[in-house]
Amino acid sequence: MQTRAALAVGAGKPLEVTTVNLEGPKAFEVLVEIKATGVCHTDEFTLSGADPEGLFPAILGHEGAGVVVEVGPGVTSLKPGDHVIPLYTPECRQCEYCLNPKTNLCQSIRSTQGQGLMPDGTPRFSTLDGDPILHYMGTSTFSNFTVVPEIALAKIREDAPFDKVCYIGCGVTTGIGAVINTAKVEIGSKAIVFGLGGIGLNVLQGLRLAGADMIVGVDLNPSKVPMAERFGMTHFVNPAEVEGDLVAYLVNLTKGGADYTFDATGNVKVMRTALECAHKGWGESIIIGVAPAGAEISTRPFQLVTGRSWRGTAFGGARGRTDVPKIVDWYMDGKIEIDPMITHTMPLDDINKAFDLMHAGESIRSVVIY
Ligand code: NAD
Ligand code: AHE
Ligand code: ZN
Repeated sequence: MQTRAALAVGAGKPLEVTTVNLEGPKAFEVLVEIKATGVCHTDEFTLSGADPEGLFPAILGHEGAGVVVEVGPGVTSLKPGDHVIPLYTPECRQCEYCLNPKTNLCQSIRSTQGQGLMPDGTPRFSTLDGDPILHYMGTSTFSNFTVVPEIALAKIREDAPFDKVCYIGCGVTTGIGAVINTAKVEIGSKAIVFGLGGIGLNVLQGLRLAGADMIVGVDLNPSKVPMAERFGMTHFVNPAEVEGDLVAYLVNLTKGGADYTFDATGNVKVMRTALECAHKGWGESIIIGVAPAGAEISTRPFQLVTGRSWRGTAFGGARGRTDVPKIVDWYMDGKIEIDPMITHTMPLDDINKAFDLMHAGESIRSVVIY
């Protein structure tokens, strides 16, 4: 078949909205009509050329929701008409990783997924001239139709609106999951969140759910404050307005350091600050942000010797096929909010505007509606 898609032709170049070929689903694969997709900072990171795994030409996008159109041979858990959210962290429930309760990082298709290929080592997308086009994060939701492995699809309830729950495909789950699954924040904790964008706001609402007492938000862009307060931030710090050392300022504000800190910026200097303003003896710092190729974190080992720990989280530690339907329920039951964070919507033809808005710091989430 043919489908409209936004093609990433090369690093730093705008996406080209065009018609591409899409082969049908092979064994254990599913053809999905994407109804809506969010644009995450990680899409921008890969498009910019900063991603060491970034490959072109490819169809980006990993925050989608849609409907199953056709299933390939061997698919048993899904049927045409089912509503689904594609998962860049699949859940095969069989591999060594899925069987270990300490991780959500299913590895059963990670190597082909990282090469932009389906599990059989070939792509389903091609140009109208027949040249191969690579997949991205196993999802490629910047295409109206996409083919996804069965193990990388979460089945969700049919009354959930696609243009909102697509955000659960990355940002919502990542932010809330970092608090609930990874940090396991306790009632009454003090926390600091660096970066109040599409991920950081969801960390805030996760902290509110977990019953944190003090929730400090740190961002260079003060226009993020009203939304952050709406999602639970109790104190705001703009590093550009702090005189002297930011770590000392934050340690003083939290009366000794935070129990939990979260980086949602992707900036390795911020990651160091986040570690060092965690409380001596027990503070945990969780890295969510994705840093560019070649970037490295550093700190004095003494920071760890004296009881702080540095951890990371992918997709908020969530096991997608199990957890994503539950998070959709939380949204539908009013336990979490999504709508205010979707600040912009646009048709696929205007997808490059989503990147412009992100660069200008004007959007929280832009959602493309097909
Ligand atoms: P975003 O652009 O919406 O938000 C980033 C925020 O960080 C912005 O508000 C910006 O003003 C702020 N910021 C930038 N530099 C700062 C600094 N030096 N100090 C304080 N604030 C600063 O991006 P997003 O979609 O929220 O994504 C955030 C990060 O999380 C990205 O690196 C993204 O790639 C990563 N991410 C990781 C996962 C995961 O599973 N680990 C999932 C999704 C996104
Ligand atoms: N390709 C990058 C790493 C990117 C990365 O860390 N991705 C996160 C999800 S970000 C979603 O917005 C992730 O899940 N990582 C686990 C994995 O297996 O990729 C690089 O640096 O090479
Ligand atoms: Zn993302």
